[in-house]
Amino acid sequence: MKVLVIGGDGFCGWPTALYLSDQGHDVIVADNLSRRTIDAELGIESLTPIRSMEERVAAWKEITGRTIGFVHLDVAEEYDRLLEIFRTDTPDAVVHFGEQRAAPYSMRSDTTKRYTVDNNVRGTHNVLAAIVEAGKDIALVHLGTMGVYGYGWSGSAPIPEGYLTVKVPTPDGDLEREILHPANPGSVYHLTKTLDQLLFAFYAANDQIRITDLHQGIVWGTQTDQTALDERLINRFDYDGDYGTVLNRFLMQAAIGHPLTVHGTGGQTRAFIHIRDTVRCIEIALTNPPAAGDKVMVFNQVTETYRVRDLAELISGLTGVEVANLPNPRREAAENELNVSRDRFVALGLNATTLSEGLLSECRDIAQKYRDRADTTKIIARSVWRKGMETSPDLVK
Ligand code: NAD
Ligand code: USQ
Repeated sequence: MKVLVIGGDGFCGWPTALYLSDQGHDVIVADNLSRRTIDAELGIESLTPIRSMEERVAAWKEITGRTIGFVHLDVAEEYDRLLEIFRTDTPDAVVHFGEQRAAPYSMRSDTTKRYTVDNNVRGTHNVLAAIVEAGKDIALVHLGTMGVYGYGWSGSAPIPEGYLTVKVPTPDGDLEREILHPANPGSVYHLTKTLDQLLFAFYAANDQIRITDLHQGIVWGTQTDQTALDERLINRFDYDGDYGTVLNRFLMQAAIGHPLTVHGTGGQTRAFIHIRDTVRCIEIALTNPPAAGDKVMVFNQVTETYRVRDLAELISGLTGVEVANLPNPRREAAENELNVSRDRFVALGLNATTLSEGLLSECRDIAQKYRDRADTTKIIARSVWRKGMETSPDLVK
């Protein structure tokens, strides 16, 4: 299968491009390298020493003999070039990772809010419009987020995979209808993913595009079998207050002896998945697309759920590093339950990497190994959800 991986220089996109190439697919990466530009803007770097795209694809070729194409392309800004790729390269499928994905970055300022909406919504719409205009049967797999559902869902009923069956009362009795699960975004970033969902519903119905939306939980870990082959293939590891996600941040903090930065009571329950399972899920989604005319196929791409304070206690227990309860810079429920349906990937053969298996090796092989590259002034999350909310004083001595 020929696959265009948009956002293939990123944390999920690069290991996916390698995995798909390793499985024998013909892979082209399109990326505008904006994630690297934002690193420079924030004055941070991946904890791991990631190489340029040119060096990455050359190393992959040298090691495996396989070719991954690379196009420097902005899908939000360069519509005509995107359309030309669809027309001339005719991929069988597109995997769309190419969005601004940090909730804290999206809440930093009016500039980053506008950038996140412009980049994400325009990019997704350009991909859809270009598939239609190219007139080819190109299937789309998009990376959505568990955060589209929000965290107000409680009780024993699991969050379904995308759709909810509701009863609509009418004078003639109740009508049963299937609707998109109500959206409840917790940040401007998450809001863009809920807007993406409406774009997908429209284009699947109107143009019969075959679309799969993967509602992924928080990805942890760094390496896959392919990225671990050579240091030139290493994946990025974000640990800063904007882009670092909670579990990888705790692993890095433990490696340098920094108190674990729990926001509030740490009662937030979230869904997680290891990067090794992310790449497998993408291939499963690519090889099991919906038929033309079907509604958007939604998978919940998660393997486990954890409460933030339980993760902190687990890592503290393993490493002896203390837990710090900081004022929460976000507006979010202090405590929530989370029960997620994830039957589809399990039925299609996903065999999950669990926290207990992956945690120690991740700590040792990545967080410890590259600890000297850490900039401790970038650890505390300083982006606040509302003007006037206070972050904690810097914990770093
Ligand atoms: P990332 O920021 O590391 O990678 C995104 C890539 O997309 C970057 O390389 C960036 O340069 C590129 N990009 C952004 N805008 C672009 C544009 N207009 N044109 C071309 N390229 C563009 O993020 P990630 O962690 O790899 O996430 C990938 C996708 O998965 C995102 O859509 C994100 O919302 C989703 N996701 C990520 C996680 C996670 O925990 N990392 C969890 C759930 C969902
Ligand atoms: N948190 C802490 N301490 C930290 C960092 C985070 O307590 O040092 C808390 C946050 O307040 C939040 C939870 O941990 O309650 C998760 O935060 P996160 O930064 O790990 O994840 P989030 O902002 O939700 O975003 C990440 C990815 C995003 C993806 C999302 C999946 O950046 O691209 O969509 O995870 S999900 O959370 O399922 O929506």
